[in-house]
Amino acid sequence: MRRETGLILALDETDGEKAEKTAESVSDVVDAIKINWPLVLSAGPDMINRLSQISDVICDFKVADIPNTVRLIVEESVSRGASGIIVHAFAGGDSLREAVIAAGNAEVFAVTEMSHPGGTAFTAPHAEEMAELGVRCGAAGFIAPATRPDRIKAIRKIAGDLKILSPGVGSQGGSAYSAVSAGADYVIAGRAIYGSDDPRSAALSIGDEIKSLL
Ligand code: NUP
Repeated sequence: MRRETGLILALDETDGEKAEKTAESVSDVVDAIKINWPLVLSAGPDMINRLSQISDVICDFKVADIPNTVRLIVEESVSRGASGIIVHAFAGGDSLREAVIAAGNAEVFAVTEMSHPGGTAFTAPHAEEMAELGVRCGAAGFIAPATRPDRIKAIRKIAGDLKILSPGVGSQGGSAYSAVSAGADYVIAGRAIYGSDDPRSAALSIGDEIKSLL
């Protein structure tokens, strides 16, 4: 995945046509497009193939399952053109390792601590352990919360040179500037871009916030 703008679009739009239009309008100002269940369930998994023609695609399926099921989900995602996949680290080392093997050249990002308020209940207390596990299992990087930049700093200490992708910018109250200043390589923004009247301008303005830090 390139790192030109440090911005990843979370395309949680459920109207497939609108989603594709938005993707096309921002494809040169984001480094990747993240697809999650809302769009896959509304528009079908072929959307992964279509988006992968215009951008790097990260499948945010937050895979948390036994190793065999993890392998099947990762293989299907990669065969449709995904270049990254997000998995939950809490499923344990065997599942995480299987994801990395199944991904081949695609990148596996493990969730450490979730960005919403509920993320502090069960994920936060184990975030560092999950990051350590991710390092041992060969993850390409981690998901850490833009809503809590101090936690990005803590994960960065463990992640070393691995990538940190930070959701929670805009609609969840996090700031792109603070997240990247704290050690994120990329910020993830969804509603603040696809929900705007002018998604391209919205993406450009988030990009401007972090330009000087990249
Ligand atoms: O901890 C996480 N928080 C989070 O918001 C892990 C995630 N993968 N996400 C995803 O990022 C979330 O599912 C959504 O797709 C995106 C954030 O969207 P928005 O709040 O910017 O609209």
